[in-house]
Amino acid sequence: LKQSPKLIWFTGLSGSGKSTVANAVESQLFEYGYMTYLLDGDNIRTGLNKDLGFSDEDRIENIRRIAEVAKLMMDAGLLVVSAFISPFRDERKMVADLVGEENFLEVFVDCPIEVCEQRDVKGLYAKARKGIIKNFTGIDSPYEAPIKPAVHIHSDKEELTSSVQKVIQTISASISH
Ligand code: GGZ
Repeated sequence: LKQSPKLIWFTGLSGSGKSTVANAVESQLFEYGYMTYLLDGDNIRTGLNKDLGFSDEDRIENIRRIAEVAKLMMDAGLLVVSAFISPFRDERKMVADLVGEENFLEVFVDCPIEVCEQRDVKGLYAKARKGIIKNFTGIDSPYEAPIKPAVHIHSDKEELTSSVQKVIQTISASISH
């Protein structure tokens, strides 16, 4: 059995479309016959990390634990897809170092904050503007965009299918090398 563990790490603002693209990528990989797992807020922040909030310190611990979980899943031979804001460059570097740079693919889901705020699917930006939610990424908490991501998606301008294709192509290339 050939194993090619990878961690496909999505990063971007709340409402940028990370989860949408990550879900579609994971489904596609699964269809191709890969053993996959998708880590996101729904299965991590409600369980393992439910003790963590959104201070800088808690976000760093959030990412650290996710990286360790991803590493275990990679040891089991899975292609792991993750979708977290992961706003800090240093922590994303820490993840890459932990799982091995050659196994880490950073996908930047780039969307202007104005567009994310306009969409405001969950009404969180409105709450952040009113000060009901504090430390909201892009409002009163920083987001450090990747400088050289493996894949750069402009989710406000691209079709979902073409974003998915770009990610899949990059994964395929990194597996066959
Ligand atoms: C950012 C927040 C916050 C604050 C709650 N800042 O759009 P969502 O709702 O579904 O995704 C966001 C999610 C971010 O969790 P992550 O684990 O990805 O963040 S990090 O990597 O920074 O640890 C948002 C919701 O949680 N949310 N409060 N203050 N997003």
